[in-house]
Amino acid sequence: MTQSASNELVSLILHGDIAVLSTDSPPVNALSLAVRQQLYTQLQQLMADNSVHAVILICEGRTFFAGADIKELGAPPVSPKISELNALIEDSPKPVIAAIHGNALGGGLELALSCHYRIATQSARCGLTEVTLGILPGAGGTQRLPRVVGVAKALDMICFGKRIGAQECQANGLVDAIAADDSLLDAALDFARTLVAEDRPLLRVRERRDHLREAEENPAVFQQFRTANAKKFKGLVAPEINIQAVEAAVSLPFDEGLKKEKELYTQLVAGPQPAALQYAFFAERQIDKIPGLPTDMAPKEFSKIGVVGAGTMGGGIAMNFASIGLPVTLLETSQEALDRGLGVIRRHYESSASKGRISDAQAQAAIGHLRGTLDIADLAECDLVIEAVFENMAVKKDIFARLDKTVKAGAILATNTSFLDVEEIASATRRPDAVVGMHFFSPANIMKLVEVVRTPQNSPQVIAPLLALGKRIGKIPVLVGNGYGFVGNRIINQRKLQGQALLLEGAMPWDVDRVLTDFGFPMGPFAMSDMAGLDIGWSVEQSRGETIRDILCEQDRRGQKTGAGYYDYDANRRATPSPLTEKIIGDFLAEKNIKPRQIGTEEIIERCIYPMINEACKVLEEGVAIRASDIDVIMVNGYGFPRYCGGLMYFADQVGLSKVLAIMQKLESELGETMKPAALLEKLVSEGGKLHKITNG
Ligand code: T1G
Repeated sequence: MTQSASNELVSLILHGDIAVLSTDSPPVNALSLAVRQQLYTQLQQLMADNSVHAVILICEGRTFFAGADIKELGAPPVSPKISELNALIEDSPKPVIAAIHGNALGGGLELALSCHYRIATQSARCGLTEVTLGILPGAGGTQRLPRVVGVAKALDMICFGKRIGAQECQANGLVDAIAADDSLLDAALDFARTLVAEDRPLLRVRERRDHLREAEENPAVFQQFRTANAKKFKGLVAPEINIQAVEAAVSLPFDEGLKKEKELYTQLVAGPQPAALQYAFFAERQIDKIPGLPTDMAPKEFSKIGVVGAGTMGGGIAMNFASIGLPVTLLETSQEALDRGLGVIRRHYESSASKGRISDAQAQAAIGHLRGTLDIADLAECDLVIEAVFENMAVKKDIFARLDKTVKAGAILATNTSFLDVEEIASATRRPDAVVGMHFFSPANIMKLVEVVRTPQNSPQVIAPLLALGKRIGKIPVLVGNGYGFVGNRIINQRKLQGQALLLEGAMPWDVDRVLTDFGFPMGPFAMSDMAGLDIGWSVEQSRGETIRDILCEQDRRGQKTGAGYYDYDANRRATPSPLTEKIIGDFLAEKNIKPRQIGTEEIIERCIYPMINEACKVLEEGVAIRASDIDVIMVNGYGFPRYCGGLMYFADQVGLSKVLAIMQKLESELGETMKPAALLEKLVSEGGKLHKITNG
């Protein structure tokens, strides 16, 4: 083996007549201009070198090429473009083999598709993820992938940005061989030597049409895909354009298909969604950058987890840890509650296995990591205990006092409270530095967002490991300050309050919900209330029919669970506007001599979303959120704020802060002090600043 020419990013190592081009461009070997230039130059030389009979493309570090450098996407492409690199590879007179580990994504997979063969490690994953960034595979992926895996599989991968594992890649012909994780280069060298020895043909994907034949004979497959996924694609521009690009792979010759792909790519980048989605991508990677938190802290080992409460939240929380192989002890107050909780969890895993989401072995392993107890002493050796009982301060303080006396020193105690004061809960213990909030979102085993609530007493030795653990269980852990409703609930509460106020002015619940779901939320405030239950915090003894919610509860219309709330529900819980609710609201307004008025879409948007922006400004002013983009990560991942708008803060800048301020000033004049514009909003308007760029420290 001889080390030959190498630039600082791409090294050439010759193994006899096999050339290995190894790229080392941390953190993810993105195909930046520098990487492309060095690859292109080295490949040109190797194509002309008759002593080289095959080329292997491999990467150092955590992954194969993870796509184009997203930071370059906003600027005009500079040659050599990935598509030019791909053409050079595909037209090579000698075999080029992609040796894939980690993630071959976007342009990285497109480059691998232009190779003649592909080898992947057991743990490798491949995907064309461009649609998640609001664009499409712009280096031939929409033309080559269908030629390898067929149109149906390609549509599913491309339009959802799906990543598939090595075994699935091999089963679909996307990779030709699988190597052990620790012997990729050796396997690639053996593969290359065999190719050369057997003088195997160069398989150019561009020349294949066998996998397109089914779609050629049945072009209805595209419309069927559109219809089947219309709801999932609602509001998004890129999926439809990606479908059109795949249609071109079937209807046009390859080179014309490439031209069509380029035309559609250009059409997409002209719209607002790519920038918003790419902002959201980077915003999610800012959340673990915490000012003042040392970055070189030794990781804390979490080997035993305790969860107090085996209800809906406690059970979901426990699953997050059991699913990654951590032993979890669930504490309940009665055997019946414990058995019910563990039964729900077991059925969930068994259902996931029956649907093929996980294997039977994985389901049984996760279930095996769970044990239940009625004795708090069984939590003594836990490194982290998460309390998930009902929202009552006295109950929580009692539990934390008992945990404090029982659980070993150095363990962290967390509360899943969604709005109670974490410092007050911590005051019931002798370890307030190690008492934090971990606000999961229901269903806790599915929802990605966790608000990690920090108090002034918490030490970095507590916060840093918790954020790392949050990522380890596959969550998006955002660090927030203590305070009523922390960040997300505090902000979304503005939407709820204004929705209720609009009912007293003439709007119907379904009017408000429709406007907000058309805006892009998965649900409006009234459908959400019906789902959660209208009787949270309501008591029949104290109810005096003073609000519409009270009257609904008094008439046993407590939400989905009673078959009626703001909406009527059929046996399948399908909601329809309720004539009875309409009458209740009409009578309520009449009794108060309120004349209902027509309320239009724009006013509902302004009343429900702008006060959320204003509240978010206050959250930033008070330092409860570290940066505005953290708020966007919370609103997108916890409350369904449409990701293609970037997030609440990014959206505010797109609307224009002057307009937001003017509306808030109007609302203040109409509705009073609660609508007073935040000082930060006024400051940014006077300075011409951008809200989504604001950071505290
Ligand atoms: N470009 C630039 N930076 C990137 C990057 C990329 N493609 N991917 C990740 N990073 C940065 C990220 O911002 C973070 O930076 C660090 O790498 C670690 O990321 C022509 C046009 C690869 C699965 O969609 O899915 O190809 O915060 O925390 O959890 O058709 O990163 O450390 O400074 O996510 O190990 C398509 C996106 C591009 C892949 C690794 N590619 N990346 O996950 O690390 S468009 C993608 C990921 C394209 C072509 C088109 C993940 C990962 P910092 P991380 P990770």
